[in-house]
Amino acid sequence: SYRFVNTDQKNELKNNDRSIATLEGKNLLLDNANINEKFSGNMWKYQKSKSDYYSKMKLKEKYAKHLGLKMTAQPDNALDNQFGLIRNAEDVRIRDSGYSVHAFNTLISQRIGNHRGLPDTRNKLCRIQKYSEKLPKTSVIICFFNEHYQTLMRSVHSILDRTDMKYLKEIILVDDYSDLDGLHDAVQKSVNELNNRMRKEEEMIETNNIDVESVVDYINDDNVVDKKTTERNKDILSIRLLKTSKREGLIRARLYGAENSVGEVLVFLDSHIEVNIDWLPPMLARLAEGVDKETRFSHRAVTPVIDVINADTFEYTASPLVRGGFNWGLHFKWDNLPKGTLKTDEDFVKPIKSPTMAGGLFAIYREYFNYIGKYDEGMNVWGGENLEISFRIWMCGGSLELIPCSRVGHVFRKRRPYGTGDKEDFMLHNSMRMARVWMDDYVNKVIEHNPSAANLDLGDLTSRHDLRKNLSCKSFKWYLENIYPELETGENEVVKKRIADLNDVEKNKFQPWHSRKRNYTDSYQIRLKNTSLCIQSEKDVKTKGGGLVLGSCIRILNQMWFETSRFELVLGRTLCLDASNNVAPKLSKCHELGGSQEWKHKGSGGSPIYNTAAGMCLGVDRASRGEPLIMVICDNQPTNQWDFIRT
Ligand code: LR7
Ligand code: MN
Repeated sequence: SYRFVNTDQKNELKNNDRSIATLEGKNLLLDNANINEKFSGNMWKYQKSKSDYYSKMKLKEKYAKHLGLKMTAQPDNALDNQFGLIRNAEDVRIRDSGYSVHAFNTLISQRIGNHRGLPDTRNKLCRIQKYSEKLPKTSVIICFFNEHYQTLMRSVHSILDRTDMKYLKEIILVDDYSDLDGLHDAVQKSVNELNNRMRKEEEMIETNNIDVESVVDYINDDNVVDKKTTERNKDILSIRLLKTSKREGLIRARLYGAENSVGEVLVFLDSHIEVNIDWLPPMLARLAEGVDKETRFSHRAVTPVIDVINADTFEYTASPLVRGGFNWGLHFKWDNLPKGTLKTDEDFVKPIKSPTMAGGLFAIYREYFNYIGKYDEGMNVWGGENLEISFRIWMCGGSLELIPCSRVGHVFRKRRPYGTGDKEDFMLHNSMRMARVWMDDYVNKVIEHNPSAANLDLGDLTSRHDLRKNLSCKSFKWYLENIYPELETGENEVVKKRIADLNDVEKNKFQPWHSRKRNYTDSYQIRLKNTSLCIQSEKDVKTKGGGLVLGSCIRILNQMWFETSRFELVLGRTLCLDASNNVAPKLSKCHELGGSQEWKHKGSGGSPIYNTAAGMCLGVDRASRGEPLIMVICDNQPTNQWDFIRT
């Protein structure tokens, strides 16, 4: 990726500011991640960075001169420029139907489009690592079922934008028999356009005949179509769209993708990801390190650090270095690294052994994947395959590692949109297939934890048992003693039950990156402009789910709002103002995940109060006592303008 660097200015854009730049009059989202240089003003030049994507590099070097780029940048702090801003009823419809089909904010995702900058979340030392030019070539495999089109396409584009062509053989998209109207055709059309354009760029380079217009179009959007399809050179990256002949579930869909791949290394990714700068070489380098001369593969699987793309706001944030574990319910969980793992600077760059993987994002030699037994074909839809492949790799002589310098963002959702109840059933079935083959007597612990798992019909397991025998794998006891001694074998029943009862948002808190520190930056009453009515809780400050109403302004605890550094509004230092139902704000436990509890305003006289996840503002229907607070379109009506009273 190239960075747009201003040559003559001093203002520094903070990493998380979104900025809009105009390139020859067209809007373009600046790659703010790469703007760590000081800038503003009008003169820009391209700067080459380490991981440029294939021929675009050569092209840009040539055409940048022709363009004489003129760009202006402005910080995107104003409410008007908020990506999620709801402008009309149609926006509300898009957002709400997106949530119900995809369980994330499709309105924002759609507005972000195919390209955007990401903060470089790696440790600084990662920037100076050097990787061999001669690394194995990769087939990236992305399976999807009813994925949101724009989110899927941005996943693909992020790979094209941030991967050096010399490491990439192909991108294989496997449509797991999606039934969303028009999805498959739309993806097919985009894939054709991308392939055509890549061929065309190749041709332009060969003939030294560079078409500046088409490159500018590329930066702005993806509407360059070349009618003439040129013969495909085998060494040129291709993007392929496959489709299963029935709904297979993600496990068999991945097998199908793998069978049809040709790269030396397979990289599996989910369909709602964005890869970060230089994500691939550190993983390939580690895989290549341990290659056996005879088989030409290493006995390893490696995973990137999975950064968080917020499902409500699409904000991209860094995850700390954590590793994979599990509990006796056979649920994957994140664990802190064992004490002492990160002592020296170098430890933040070196591979870290992990007892399990989350499942969706990893790299492995194709021939090792086949050798070690691929996946269990008897697993359906979703779940369980991640622990299965983790145990199998470790027990059969391989290793599983986290690569700190490789970062990929993933949209973490609060629910999975595969129908209600599905998840539990499929996951339990899959997990028990795994447990019966790989966990020896410890399967009893699993059943103790969940008695309903005892008598499931799991289907035929002979081929998996045979696999374990043929590979002469070690015992589960060996795995527990040597790879995951941290697993508590006698969990406290009460705590366990409490965790199981939590909803997904609350479960997130058990992720180690969740910080409970609350830092108050301001406090005030919030008064409706030109009135003497303030926002207060309907009941007290500690009733969860309680609504908000207008009341006469008096200095009582349930009118005192405390603003935090994360832009939360905490009533009486107790509960957070939350817009998660998109209709009326409520008081909820502070989840510290931003989004529905993130509120932006000017901080003084007559300001709207904007919620990042809802894309709407705090308002009322009428200015009267007892009137309930609701979420409204931010249209600057007097009923959604607020004053802040500090003392
Ligand atoms: O029937 C299906 N067919 C599919 O092709 C169901 C799903 N899919 C696709 C889907 O479109 C997506 O691209 O499979 C992929 C994974 O499904 P998700 O995104 O619903 O899964 P998840 O991210 O909630 O769950 C994690 O655990 C799964 C267990 O089966 C998979 O291994 C996912 O890949 C995995 N995701 C990650 O590891 C990302 C980090 C999340 C964490 C922790
Ligand atoms: Mn996912």
